[in-house]
Parts: sequence; structure tokens; C-alpha cells
Amino acid sequence: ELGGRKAKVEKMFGLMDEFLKNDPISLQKDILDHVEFTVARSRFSFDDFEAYQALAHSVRDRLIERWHDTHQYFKKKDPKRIYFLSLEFLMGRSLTNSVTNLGIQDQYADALTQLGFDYEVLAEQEGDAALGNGGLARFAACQMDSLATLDYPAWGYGLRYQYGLFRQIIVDGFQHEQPDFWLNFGNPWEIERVHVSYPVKFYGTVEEEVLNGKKCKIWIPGESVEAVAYDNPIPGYGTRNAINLRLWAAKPSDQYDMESYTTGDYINAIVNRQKAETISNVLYPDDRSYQGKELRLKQQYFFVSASLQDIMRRFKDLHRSFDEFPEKVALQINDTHPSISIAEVMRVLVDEEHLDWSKAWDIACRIFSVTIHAVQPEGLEKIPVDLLGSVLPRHLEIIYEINYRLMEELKKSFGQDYDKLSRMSIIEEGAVKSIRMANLSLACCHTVNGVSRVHLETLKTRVFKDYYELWPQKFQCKTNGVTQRRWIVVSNPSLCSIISKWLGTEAWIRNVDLISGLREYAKDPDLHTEWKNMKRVNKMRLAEYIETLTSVKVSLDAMFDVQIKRIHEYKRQLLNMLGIIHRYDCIKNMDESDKRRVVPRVCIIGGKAAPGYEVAKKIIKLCHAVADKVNNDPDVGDLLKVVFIPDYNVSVAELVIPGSDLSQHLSTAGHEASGTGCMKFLMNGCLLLATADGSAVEIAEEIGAENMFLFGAKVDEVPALREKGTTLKGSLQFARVVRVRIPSKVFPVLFAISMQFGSYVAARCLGSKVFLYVLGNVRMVRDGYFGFKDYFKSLCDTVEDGGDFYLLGYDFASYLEAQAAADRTFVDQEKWTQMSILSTAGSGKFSSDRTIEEYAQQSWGIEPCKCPF
Ligand code: NBG
Repeated sequence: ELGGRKAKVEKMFGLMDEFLKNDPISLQKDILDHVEFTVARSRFSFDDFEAYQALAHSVRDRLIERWHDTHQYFKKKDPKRIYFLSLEFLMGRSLTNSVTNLGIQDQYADALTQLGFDYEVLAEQEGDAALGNGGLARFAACQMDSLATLDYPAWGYGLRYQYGLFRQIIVDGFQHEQPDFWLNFGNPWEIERVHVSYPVKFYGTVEEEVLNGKKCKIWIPGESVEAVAYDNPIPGYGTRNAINLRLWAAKPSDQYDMESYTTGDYINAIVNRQKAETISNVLYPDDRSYQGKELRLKQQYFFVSASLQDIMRRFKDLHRSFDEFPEKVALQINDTHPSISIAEVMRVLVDEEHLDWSKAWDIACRIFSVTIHAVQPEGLEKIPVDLLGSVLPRHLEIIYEINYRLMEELKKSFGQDYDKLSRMSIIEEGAVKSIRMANLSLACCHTVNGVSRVHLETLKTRVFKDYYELWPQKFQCKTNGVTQRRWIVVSNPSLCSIISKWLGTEAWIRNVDLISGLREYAKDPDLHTEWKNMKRVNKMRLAEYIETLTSVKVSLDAMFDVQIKRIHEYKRQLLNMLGIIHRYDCIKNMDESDKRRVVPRVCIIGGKAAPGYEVAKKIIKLCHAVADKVNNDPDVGDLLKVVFIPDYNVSVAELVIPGSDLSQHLSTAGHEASGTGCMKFLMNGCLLLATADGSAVEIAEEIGAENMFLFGAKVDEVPALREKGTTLKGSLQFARVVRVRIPSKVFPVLFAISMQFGSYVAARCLGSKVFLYVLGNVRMVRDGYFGFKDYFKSLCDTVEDGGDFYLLGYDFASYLEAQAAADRTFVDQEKWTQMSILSTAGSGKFSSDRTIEEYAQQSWGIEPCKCPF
């Protein structure tokens, strides 16, 4: 038998090429084969999109090869693995990233040229995989790239949404949402694995049973849905390792509806089966507040249950006892969304594997770690008890049991301090009794990670203060990072060559600390010339894109000033808009000689607003209303252009970031957990204009505060400023009066003073304190200067009458001052270029490679497992 099988295997191997070949001729053959046999087009007639599809399939073949080898090797070595659970992964495009990481970009480019195609043009055919909202999801994607590159035995697990994040289209300046049916033309980057599927159960009841003389609980579920695996190979750079991102899709299960078939209700039985698929249909488009929706809970449990079945099956293939589970498995919970996995592990270990509760809990506590991405409590998910009890009745019981034991333990430390106990409880009493998913994670996880130093401080001193006092050792800082492979090598090839040339090596692509070697050349005129050329070429690409999308022509000599991110009040796109209005107002009131001193700007804004977030949508409309006015005003010309880039996503970021001079990160201090956009700009040598919030604080430490434009209230000042709300309001009233009385002719004077001495001085000249400008500019919006008077009223109220929670009034003057400093510096191009080089040179710390090393060593306890060959 065995001998026969061996002969068969040998024969099969004899028939296969050892590895796919990567010379241009072999690549051409492969591409053409895929045109003919995969895409099923004739080799003599296929368009760019079909060529892209064929190209993608040939890359996929190469990915699969490495991915198989890696998994064989992992299986053989059986190292401890990290399983990264995330409800969202914002992967963006795969082609260029994969080809770069496989190290065969030049060969592909040659092969395509010989076939009469342009690699870059084909790459543009790919749509984004947008299975996530923003920071947290893109963080997950960067982590996967670093895990693969650093050879860690890792798996990602998530959901394969049929509809990714909505497409944003703009009609008359208003955001409209359209579904992103990204799978319409198939997805060459995934591998459907129909044989890897697990049933996931919902609803039903819990019953008691006696087993071996012991009472146990069993869950009799009421519904079952099948989870089918779709695997997405993630190649590392400079290694043969390719890890797996396994996404689950929901399919109807045969198990529970046999009865409907036998009762003859054939049509309804089929329709009901289809309903199962809705679980993985659509990504929730809100990135911060969760309303306890049943479908969302089902999505969470669905992917968690399937992933855990898969993980446990893999473990049981090689191990008999769950005692070894923590030596082989680390589970990372990306934000609180997958926290239900804690209850699920307990259920499986206690109800199915029949472990004692305390033993099961010990295992759970040793395998889980969590990263929190929110600062505000509304970002921490709560699930109404009634809802959880109906969808997952056994899990609710388990959570109650966990909480009971937790409270008993806490009483030992805190006695009868019921306030504290109720704050720490997993169950929140109140009008709607709810489960606090964050507290469930805190109770179990061995590590609770913050995403920047400032953020960890906030978690320790405010959000989770009680837990921190109890278990200080659990709290760790893992400042976020982004992957330099995507954000420099793929998206800014000219910068990539400059760095490699000046460092004399490409080793920085895997070891980005080396990038600090650029510091030495920060004043070198030759590097300056190359750097400026690089920037200009990237600006040209961006300018073309802007013109195609918006018909606005922009000057390459202008400063490209960019704010791209989700639209949120705390991110203060409104502050940016008020700054733009102020600039416009000043220019309008200048004479020609003053105008000559103005630094021309192109203000670029992009981002999506959650569909139900009215204020954010109004900010988008305001951008358009202001853009309409400014861009068509002959008094302004090239001195100021305002552009809103629609449908901001990962691939748009790849184009915009390399082409920007200045980027804005304006969150009210204490509100941005970390921010990762700023890191991408930093790597690309774009100067940062930022508040001292999230990771900007650490960026300032790395590159020197003098190399960026910092402004605004500090994290620890914000609470007191809010307390003083009433005084602030008083000042606002005063300033409003002043603004009404000031003839607009005074503004150019003020602007000149503020350019020279800063806005604080300018504002003080008029004795109107720092609130003067902002109020004046809000007035212009309120009075209908940009149209849509009624529509913008409530937006103006958020600053004027709504207590100005995000402190736009307070920060405005120092914001203008930072802007003026940016203008002054831009005039001195040598200085600007030097700061730009120093930004890139200081970006090493913000690589996700560093972040992953910290996670691996401090949280997960895993070792690299590098596939030989
Ligand atoms: C975001 C934070 C950012 C942070 C990223 C990644 C969500 C819910 N949160 O500040 O707002 O950089 O997470 O940690 O996306």
C-alpha cells in the first residue's frame, strides 16, 4: 500500500516543475495561459482588465506555491502560532504588493512590456478590498504584512463580506453611499476552500444533563449556518514565507431545515436557507459607535466560532491534551469586537471538552491578549443582555459565571466598594442591561495593549483606571506602526530608490531602523535635488488625478496640504475648513503687493462619513461649498485651491501621500488613540502639522519637534479647558461682537501680523483673545456666504452654541500660527527639504515590523519559523 502511494507521489512530482519559473518568458507564457484557460479569452483579443486578471492569476500561482510550503513547514515544526482575530481587514490592492514582496516586479514589468502591456496600467485595474472602516482595519492589514515578513507563524481570521465599505459618491457636494460589490468580477487573490467549513450555531435553549455523575449544561441551538473558508495568501518580503488570512463566508446549512422540505414547503425552505448568507453580507460602516444590532453580534460570533473550531481542529491533530494549548496557541483580539471568543473558548472547553471551570479559565487567561483602539467609551462595544441571551443563550450564562467569579475575587481586594465593583463589572445595569465586552476582555486577557504611549496613559488613568490599579502588569504600550513595504516601496518607488541609493543597501526594507542613516545627508545638496525631483514627480501624478476627478487644475508650485482620514468631529476637518475660510478671507482683502507674499496652497481633503453621521456629512458639504466659491474666485487664482477627493480608500492614499508636502492631523488632544496616517506621511517625507495627540507625540520625539508644526491644547489641558466651558462661552460672545465691528479691511493687517509674529500676537493686538478668527469664520458660514445657510446652521452651532466640545475656538489661533510657520518654512525650500528628509529618516520606529516584534515578545511569546528553500 505504502510503497504504491510513494510511487504515485514520485510520479506526480516528476510531472511537475520544481518551482514556477520567474524569467520573463515563463511569466509571459503563464499570463497567456491564464488569458486562455482561466479568463477564457482569446490570446489575440483581451483588454486591460482581462490582462490584469490573467496577470493576477499568474501571481496567485506563485503565492500559492510559497503558501503551501510555509504551511507544510509550520505543520512539521508545530511552533506556537499567533491567531489574529479581527472583524475588519482593510487590505487594499494585492497585485503590486504581492509582486513586490515576491521580489519579481522587474521580471513582470519586462514580461508585460514584451507583450505590449504596461505593468502600472494593469495594476490600476484592480479594485480595493475594503473589508474595514479605518485605522483599526488598516492596522490589521499592516500587521499581516509584518508577520509574514518577519517569519512568524501567524494566521489572520476575519469575515469575507460580500459588500465592503460603501463607495462614496458626491452629488452636488453631498455624500451618497453606494454598495461596494467588490466580488462582481471574481477575486483572484482568494482561494475558496469548500471542504474547509464548520457549522456555526445560534439561538435555542440550554438544558442540563448528567454526565458521569456530573451535572453539565448543553446548548440545544435553534439554527445552524455553515462557515466556508476563503484563504488569502499574504507573502512576506525577502522570505519564502507566505501566511494565511482566512476569511469566512456564510452559506446555508442542511442540518436544520429538513423538516420544511418534508412538510412540502419547498419554496419557503429555500428562501429561508438563503437568509443564512446575510450574515457575511455587509460590513457595518460606522467605525466608532455600535448600537447592539443582532446582525452585528451574529457576525462576531460567526467568525469567532468558525475560527476557533478551525484552530482547535488544527491543535487536536497533533495534541491530545488541552494542557498544551497555551504553549501552542496565542489569540489576539483586535479591539473588543471579537471578545465573544472568550466565552466561546470557555463553552468549548467546559461543555464539549469537559474540563473543570477553573482549568478552562486558566487556559483562556493564558491564550488571550487584546488591543484597544478606542479612547472614548462609545467605542467600546456593549451588547444588551436580552439580545445576547436570545442569540447565544449559553454564552450569556457563561459570561454571568465569569462575572460572578470576578466579583468574588474583586471583593477580596476592594471589600464592599460597590461603586468600584459596579464600574468593573462585566454587566452594566441600567435602562438597558448590557454586557461590556471590554470588561470581559480585561477580566480574561493576560495583556491589554494601548496603541500609543498617550493612549495607554488614557486607558490607565481614565478609561480602565480600576482595572489598571488591580492588574497594572497587564497594561502595555504597543505603539502602532505601518508597513514600509506598501507605504514606501510600492507607493513611492522613486523615494524607495533614493533611500536605497543613499544608504547603499536595500536592507532597510526589512530592517527599517537603517533608514536613520539618511540623517547624515540631510543637508547634502545632491540629495536635496533628487528629493525635490521625486516630490515634484509625485505631485504631478496627484495633480493629474485631481484634475481628472474634479476638473480643478492645480499648480505644482503650490504647497499640497492634505487631510485624508475618516470624517469625525474629533478629527476636526472643520478646523481645517475654518482655516481655509480664514485664508480665503485674508486673500480677498489683500492688495496685489500683499498677494505676492502669499504662499500658494492646494488644500486637499478626503474621507468618508458614516452614513448616519449628520455632522460629518455637513462637513463634507462645507468642503464642497467652500471649494466652489474659492476655486471660482478670480481674486484668488492659484493662491488657494480647495479639493475634496471622493471615495478615499487605501489605493487613493497610496497616490495622495507621496504627492503631499504637508499633512494635517488635527484631533483634539486626547481623542486620537494613535493615528497611523501620520506615520505614512512621515515615511514619505511629508511634514506634519499636528496636535500633540496619539503617536504624534512620539513622532516629535523621534524627529525633533522643530521638524514638525505642533499646535493646540495638550492632552492634560483639555479637561480643564472643558470645565471652563462657561468662560469660554463668555469670550465667544465677546469675540462675536468684536468680529461684527471689525471692518474686513483689518484682516489683511492681522494676517500680516500673524504671518510675522504668530496669531496669538495678532489676536492680542485686537484685544479679542484667541477666539476672534474662528468666530469670524464661523459667522461667514452661518450668514450664508457659502450658501446653504439653513443646512449649515447646526454645524455652526457645534462651535458657537454647542459648548465647542472639541475646542476649535481655543485651538484656532495656535492652529493659524502653525499654518503660518508652515508657510514661512515652505518659502525656504532648502529648509523644507531638510525637514522632509529628517522626517523620513526618523520614521523607523513607526514601522509595523517594530510593533510586531513587541507583540511577539511581550504579548504572544512566539518565535519566527522561517521556511527553508
Ligand atoms: C483607530 C483609532 C486610531 C488608531 C487606529 C489603529 C478605530 C476604531 N480606531 O487612532 O481611532 O490609530 O485605530 O490603532 O479604527
